[in-house]
Amino acid sequence: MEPLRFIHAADLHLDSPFRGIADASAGLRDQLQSATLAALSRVVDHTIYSKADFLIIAGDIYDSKDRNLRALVSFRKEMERLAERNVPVYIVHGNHDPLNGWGSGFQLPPNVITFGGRIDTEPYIRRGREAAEITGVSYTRERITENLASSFKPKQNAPYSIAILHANVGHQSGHAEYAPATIAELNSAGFHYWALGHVHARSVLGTDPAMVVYPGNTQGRNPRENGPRGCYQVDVDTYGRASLEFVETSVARWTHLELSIRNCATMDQFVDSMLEKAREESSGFDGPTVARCTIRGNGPLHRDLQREGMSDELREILGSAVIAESVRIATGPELDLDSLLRTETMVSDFLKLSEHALENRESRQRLAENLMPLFRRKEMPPIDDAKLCEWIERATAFGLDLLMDGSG
Ligand SMILES: [Mn+2]
Repeated sequence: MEPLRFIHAADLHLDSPFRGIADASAGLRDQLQSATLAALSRVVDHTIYSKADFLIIAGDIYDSKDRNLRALVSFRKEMERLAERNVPVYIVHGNHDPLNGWGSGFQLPPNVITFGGRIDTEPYIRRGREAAEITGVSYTRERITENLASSFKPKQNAPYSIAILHANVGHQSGHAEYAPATIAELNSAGFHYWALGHVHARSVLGTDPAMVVYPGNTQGRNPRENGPRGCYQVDVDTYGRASLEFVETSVARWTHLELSIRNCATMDQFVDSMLEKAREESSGFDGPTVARCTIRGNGPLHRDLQREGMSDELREILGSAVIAESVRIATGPELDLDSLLRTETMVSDFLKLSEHALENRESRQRLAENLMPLFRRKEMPPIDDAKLCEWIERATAFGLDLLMDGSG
């Protein structure tokens, strides 16, 4: 086959509200409020810039069933940019923007091929020849609980066949169980590429025999949607092998700042390390970083942090490095490890276990063996003993923080 390049995006959730930014300036608030629209512009920019053959959007283009007019107009405008360059766009609608919502008949330029409520297949024609076939279906209503994937069938002899599906594949928890399907089912269906949407975290569920891909959403909208967000550029070579390149489209990034008072003796030390960490988080990204901050750990600073208004003050201070959505103080008083060890609690069991591992080389080796499967896929030299001791110490500190969380 001739090489093919397409862009796979999903879950634009255009014009969905951006929460937790009351502290931001009015200008910044506007910017964040239009972040999902700006992220779509970036998807289109990249489609044009990379000279992709076409763009796929796998559902949840709009945030709500009854579409917002501003979102409809923005989407049309972006699609027109692709129409001017004769770039086709294949879209399906998902549980957030089913076909029975207001505005679903809004006219889009002719380069946009919207799949209806019944499974259909469209050819992609390049220079007079079929270069790919795209099969898809839209949600007719919000809740589709039947398996749609099982009715997807590729046409025989298609040069490259793509299926677009908005669904929960692999029963992922934390996501509505819509159009449920298993990875095995998708693998055996005969398509080359499953362009999925619905789960907002990007993941590649399979590469062989089929590519099974969630690109994630194009812009994080709340603290749970942290980190870079974007779409995939898919390059298919002459042998039909696809390779993926992630392209960040988020114009603002969410992040979690996890801070500990464990190794801080004074407030100035803590503030400095907090700001340093916040700057680290926001460096290398040229848009606003919105942080949800949690302070944990046991130590002498716990008392200072109990002062009234402390979390508001810290949020304001953080504002010089990031947009602080909130600061949660979950610290505990300084611990007397020796007396803790003498208690008969889960905490003392935990401490004894880690002490044993630090004193006993054999038990460390067993631990290293148990850890090996975690590194199977990465290139990782054998874990040396000093490294292991350091990890145990860090894990002990972290475990203690979690076990003692809120005990103050
Ligand atoms: Mn979605």
